[in-house]
Amino acid sequence: MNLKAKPAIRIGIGGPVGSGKSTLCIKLCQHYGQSHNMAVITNDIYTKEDAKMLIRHGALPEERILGVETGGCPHTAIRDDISMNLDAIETLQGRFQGLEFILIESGGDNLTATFSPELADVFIYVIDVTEGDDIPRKGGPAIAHSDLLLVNKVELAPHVGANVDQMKQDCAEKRGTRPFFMTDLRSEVALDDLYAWFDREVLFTDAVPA
Ligand SMILES: Nc1nc2c(ncn2[C@@H]2O[C@H](COP(=O)(O)OP(=O)(O)OP(=O)(O)O)[C@@H](O)[C@H]2O)c(=O)[nH]1
Ligand SMILES: [Mg+2]
Repeated sequence: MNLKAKPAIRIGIGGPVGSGKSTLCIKLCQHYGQSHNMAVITNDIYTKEDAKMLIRHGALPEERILGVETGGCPHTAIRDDISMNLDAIETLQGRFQGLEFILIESGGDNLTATFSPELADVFIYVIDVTEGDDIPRKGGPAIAHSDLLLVNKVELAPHVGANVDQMKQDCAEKRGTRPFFMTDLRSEVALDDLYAWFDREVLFTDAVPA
């Protein structure tokens, strides 16, 4: 074992069922997979469907995507008993020397879910407009304190009667100076903002002199 090896940065991705967590993973893999040594862990309750979805989309080579079957409340595996995820991290770090970062997708959960600081260095929380435009106002630890909040599927707002301006205002109120972006991951709305944030706040690569 190389004791001097730098541990991979761990990025926890949480949010309610279907908000776009796997889609975010796919976009990050497509953007960074060629230039960075990265991997993904997905958490599902009873299956490894999310890992299979990422593999189907060719997000990364298959051996860089690991599915964890949590078998219980999704938040338990990311907050209370994180051992299955720590095992998965160890497996990936053993497989790929110099691994720079690992995305850890949580199973879909309710607004109280957060990552243990022992598991994730960075926390991205994904909600979407179809869950109701009062979600940001309802607050909670992830909405208020995650490192980045994405309010996804903005293009669907007119179809579900969601007031995007109100959502923005509520996000700003709940989060103070913490960043949030209104995204549509599928049609790539605000992805440049997302990648710029990731370069700056996660990878620290934007400060490299020319
Ligand atoms: N219209 C629209 N659909 C989206 C967007 N992002 C994701 N979707 C779709 O929403 C569905 C759920 O997306 P996923 O990325 O699987 O969501 P998830 O949060 O990983 O879901 P779970 O892992 O089951 O909790 C899929 O059909 C996506 O194609 C978006 O920005 N706009
Ligand atoms: Mg998913």
